[in-house]
Amino acid sequence: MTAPTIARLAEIERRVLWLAAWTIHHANHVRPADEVKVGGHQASSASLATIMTALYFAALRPEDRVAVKPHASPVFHAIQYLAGNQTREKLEAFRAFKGAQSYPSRTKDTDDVDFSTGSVGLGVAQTLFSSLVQDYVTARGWMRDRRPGRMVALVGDAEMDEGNIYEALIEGWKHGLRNCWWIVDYNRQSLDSVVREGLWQTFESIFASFGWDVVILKYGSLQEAAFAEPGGDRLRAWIDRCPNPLYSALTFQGGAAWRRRLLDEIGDQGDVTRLIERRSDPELAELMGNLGGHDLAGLLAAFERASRHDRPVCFIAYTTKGHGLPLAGHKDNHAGLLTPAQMEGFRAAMGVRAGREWEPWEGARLDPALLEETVRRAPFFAAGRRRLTAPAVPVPASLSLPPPGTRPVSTQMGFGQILNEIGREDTPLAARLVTTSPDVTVSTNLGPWVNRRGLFAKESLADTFRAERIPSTYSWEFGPRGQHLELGIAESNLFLMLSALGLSHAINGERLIPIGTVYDPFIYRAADQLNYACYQDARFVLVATPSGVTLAPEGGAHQSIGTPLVGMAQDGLAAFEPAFVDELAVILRWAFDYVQRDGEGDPDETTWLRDQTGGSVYLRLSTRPLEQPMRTMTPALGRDVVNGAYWLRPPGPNATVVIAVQGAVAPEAIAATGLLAEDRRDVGLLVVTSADRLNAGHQAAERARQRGTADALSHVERLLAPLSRDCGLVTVIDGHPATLAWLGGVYGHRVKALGVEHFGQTGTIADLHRHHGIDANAILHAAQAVAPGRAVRHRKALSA
Ligand SMILES: Cc1ncc(C[n+]2csc(CCOP(=O)(O)OP(=O)(O)O)c2C)c(N)n1
Ligand SMILES: [Mg+2]
Repeated sequence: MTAPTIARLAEIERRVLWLAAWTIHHANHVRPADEVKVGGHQASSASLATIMTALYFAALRPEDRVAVKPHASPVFHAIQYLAGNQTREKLEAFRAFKGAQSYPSRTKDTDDVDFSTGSVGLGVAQTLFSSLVQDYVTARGWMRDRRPGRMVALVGDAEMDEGNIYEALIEGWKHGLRNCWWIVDYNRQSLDSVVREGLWQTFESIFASFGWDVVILKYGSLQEAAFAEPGGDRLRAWIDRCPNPLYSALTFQGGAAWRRRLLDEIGDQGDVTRLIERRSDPELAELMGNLGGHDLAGLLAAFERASRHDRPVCFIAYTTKGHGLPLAGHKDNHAGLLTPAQMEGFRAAMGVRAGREWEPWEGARLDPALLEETVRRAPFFAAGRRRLTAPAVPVPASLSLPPPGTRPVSTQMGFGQILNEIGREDTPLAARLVTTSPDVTVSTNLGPWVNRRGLFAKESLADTFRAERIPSTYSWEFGPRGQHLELGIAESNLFLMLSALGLSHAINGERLIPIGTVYDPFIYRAADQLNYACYQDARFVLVATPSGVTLAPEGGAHQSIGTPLVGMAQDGLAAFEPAFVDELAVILRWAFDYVQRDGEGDPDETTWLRDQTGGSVYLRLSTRPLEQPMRTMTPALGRDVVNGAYWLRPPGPNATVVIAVQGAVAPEAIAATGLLAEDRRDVGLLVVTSADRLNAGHQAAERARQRGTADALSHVERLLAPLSRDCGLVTVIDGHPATLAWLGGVYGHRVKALGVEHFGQTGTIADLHRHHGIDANAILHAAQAVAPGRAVRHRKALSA
């Protein structure tokens, strides 16, 4: 990189720093006083201004993708503003409604965010998994002439405390990670404090042991030059010895303090003293602040060197939090803000005239035309918008199931059978499906699919058992054509892998339909990762099994209670819990289509669901084999299943009680319906396949009515409409009772909601259903309670 180019980049960096600081100042001091105030950001973003300038205006290529640490969002938006991709209005509305987002957001920002960040650690690992997905797509020959991009994360040093980063590192190592750069903003400050001494050495050895190159960017070129002067080695030794808090404190205090301290500690009346005395206070402050992460020339050279190979690289770039701002280095600066007086001083120092703060090149010390040219020529921006699309993969009208036998089947078994059937054939859907699981491939019934389709690895690896002719149910052939990504036992990695696979259409321009399997209770282990994947609008099908207390013999620790509520509450995720396999086949088919939708517009007027926008899908499945209903899946029934519920036994006109059931406790509800018939007339049985979608439609229809569409009616309202006002409702689920209890609020029916509130006890299914009060007898008691009248004769006393 030539000196004139570096000089231009240095000017651009000044503008980036100014605009980022001004954006935050504007939100706090210029916008109307009653608006939400902004903490954080100012110091935290300043430490990355140099690194991000070097990346975006020189080192990055259009195919590269970046996760920017959350608090560097103002720097990111400033860079996009200078590149013409961000508007002044959005910057003026930073953190306000529809303004530039506090943390870079793929879905809410409009300036080409590659990966959202916010919950620290997740964006970092996302880059690793995106790189693995890029390798997967490349191995299938789909990348054609597109160059692989580098997946880059800008990481806070305290962010490196997040355990999910290390889980990802292990997985990256196993899969031969390439094309991934993590740049640690080593400002030695977190939110509360100054980070531990010498952490860089620990990072260095961790990354090296996982096969990464580690590049330590400690000294800037000014410092390197000073070290070469007589006495420079002593200065260097002092810097190396200086504790982090002291370095920060002196940085905050400035040149005079540096001089006092240095002369005190290493002044020798000789070379070192002369080295220090040759510099004015501002020059000394500049020298001591010239850490590797603030040195454009050094950064550009390091990025250039790393571009010559595709090994993963961890850069540890020494920086100062708040670099270039009056609050640089102060330990309280995380939430700190420049005071209006400080901002005035900063404005004057940056040569920015009052009233011209938003002018892109105001105060530039070089001809703006030259700076514009540098921006225009930056490879990263040259290709325009980098978000790709991919056509939808056709989904057949129905998925085939093996002919129903007389043996009971669980939804988990049905899932395995359906995938096995898909895997048999050479269809576009089969080609684009990719499965992944954290060491529960076989126990979630993905085995038959994996036997057919193989496991993914960049290099082929035969199944040793097979080669040795040892009989085994499973054939584990690894190779570049494999369609299953086997993960170690780390649910965090599963969800981040799904997040990466589920964005392949936007990042690689190649559509994948990812299915991840997990034990239902372990959704909690990575609930934040799930939330993150949904927030990024990644598209995937999550199959969680076994679930509930119905997994009885699996053990109490694996029982899940709250996951149906997770499914209902998670934005961007449509949750289902089918009871029967024919329902599952319909739902899965719909899911393959739904995960690919990307439409806009008004909700469907029969359900009030916004299905055209698409989303991800969560299926809560069970290991409990159930007798299957002998029926034809008509289009009307299929629609009801997808919309969330259907009457397995419609209520008669004189119904005083109806039962609503979701999932694997259907046999208990069916039995109770039969037993009740002797004492209550016209009892109905509603099978709920998705409390989530029923509720979402209900809420949306209510909103539509409040906005004037008087006749808006949702699916659940239509289903419950025939019930008289004093009909009672018993709901039952192997999960938290709140999942279905709200059904009583649709028309104000009296409701008894049965479900599970405690977990941990092992036993047979019958033991546990009795214990938790979700068996047929408990349903009878509840029916008696909501529909008083003649005693329900089949009730037995409830056991304690
Ligand atoms: C999972 C999670 N926990 C807590 C936070 C709150 N938080 C935001 S930034 C931060 C620490 C930042 O330190 P560092 O990563 O070193 O970045 P710096 O502020 O130094 O730039 C914390 C705890 C968060 N965003 N995400
Ligand atoms: Mg930090």
